[in-house]
Amino acid sequence: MVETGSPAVVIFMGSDSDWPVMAKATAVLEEFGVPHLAIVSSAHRSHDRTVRMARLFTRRGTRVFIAGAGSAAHLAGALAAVTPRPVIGVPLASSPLAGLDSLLSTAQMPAGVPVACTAIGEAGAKNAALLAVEILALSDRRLQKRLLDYRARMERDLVKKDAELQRRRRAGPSPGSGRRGKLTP
Ligand code: RP5
Repeated sequence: MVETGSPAVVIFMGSDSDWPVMAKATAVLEEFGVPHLAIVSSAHRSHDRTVRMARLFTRRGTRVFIAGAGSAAHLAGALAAVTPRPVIGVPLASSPLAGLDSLLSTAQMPAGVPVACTAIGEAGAKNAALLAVEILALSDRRLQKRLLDYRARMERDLVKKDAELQRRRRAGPSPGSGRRGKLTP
């Protein structure tokens, strides 16, 4: 039975030390007006609690899970093992291996229990939220429109930055800035 009242996206993180990076994901969800929740619960340090919560949110109708974890990052896999909903893992660079360990332990799931894996760190946290929005937008035209507007804004910003760069280069090199090269569009 599906209970009601659960946030569309639930973000798990393995430690409160992951929050500064995972807050980038919540910022994106806020920008898109997607109801969400961010909680600290580890695959190792609080395994049973993590599993219980994943099951509860699934029952209550959460559509997508995001899991941010570092080191031997099993959080996304542990969630995917107990929910049929899409799980997006964000590998975090919290160990001496700078996230390579988390990347491999998040991405290298055995066949049958998939986890989508984003880039390491902040870019990955933002993209995890954007992927969640894209999944929700499959059945939400308003969200789809917001996504298209977001992309159009991103392109406009980039074109504006390019125009500014071209303007500065046409104006000539600033003292000590070295040789002037021609930029191709
Ligand atoms: C992982 O270990 C967490 O996701 C975090 O990235 C890392 C370090 O955790 P703390 O020792 O800072 O709590 O499980």
